[in-house]
Amino acid sequence: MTVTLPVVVLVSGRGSNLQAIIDHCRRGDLPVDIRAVISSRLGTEGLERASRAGLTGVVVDPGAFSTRAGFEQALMQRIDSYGPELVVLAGFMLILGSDFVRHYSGRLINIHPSLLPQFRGLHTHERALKAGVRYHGASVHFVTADVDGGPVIVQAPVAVRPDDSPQTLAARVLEEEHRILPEAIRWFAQGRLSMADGVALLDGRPCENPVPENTQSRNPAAGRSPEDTTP
Ligand code: NHR
Ligand code: GAR
Repeated sequence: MTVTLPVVVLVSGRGSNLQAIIDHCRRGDLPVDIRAVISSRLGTEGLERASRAGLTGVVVDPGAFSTRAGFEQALMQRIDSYGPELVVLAGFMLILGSDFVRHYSGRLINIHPSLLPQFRGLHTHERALKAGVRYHGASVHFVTADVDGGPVIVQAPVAVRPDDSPQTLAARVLEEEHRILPEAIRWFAQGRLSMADGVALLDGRPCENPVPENTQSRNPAAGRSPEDTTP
């Protein structure tokens, strides 16, 4: 049986992944109660989307705290006041400390715009094009202290086109993000998804994400092999 899952969504900007979650909930195919949307910045499009959907939207601004630990403590208190069983980073742009990730261990997920473990960190589309990979894509993973290194839940490959710019590639990756993030949340709501001993489990079995062979560069003349770790 699936019961409605209380969720808090963290954003920093545009909020299109938040919108995808909202849209699935509206369509009735995602049993989730978005208790609050928390933005690390004032006046984001993400907050506008929350307000348009009649959701609680709040700002927890790191600039209002003298230390990072103070900010994260306040963020945790705010999140916990909404009683979520799952916390979703949807375009959240601040690295979170180990106390924070430990507190939400196994109930904190992130959508990242690459086929992890390739291209951890920022500016993934530019970096994928530079490396000349055949396939780029998106990943949903459990968040651990190892930034973008937590266990992968689900991935979606996107074929790179010869004429891609970072923008055109990002747009196709984003479509996949909007599909796999709600999918992962649905699994969690159905009680099918968990993290145990650093492994993501779906129906009790490790999540398998066969990704297309990417070792061969699209453009060997570039003289670089695809990156596999942080910048
Ligand atoms: N925190 C931990 N501990 N672990 C993860 O896996 C995290 C995380 C916080 C955010 C999202 C991640 C992404 O999907 C995420 C995963 C921001 C940065 C970053 O360098 C890196 C990874 C991610 C998000 N942020 C800069 C910082 O110093 C600030 C950048 C900015 O403000 O524009 O925090 O890619
Ligand atoms: C998304 O592509 C997300 O994967 C990425 O930022 C975009 C946010 O879009 N996240 C990161 O790069 C995290 N560092 P959105 O605000 O429209 O959902």
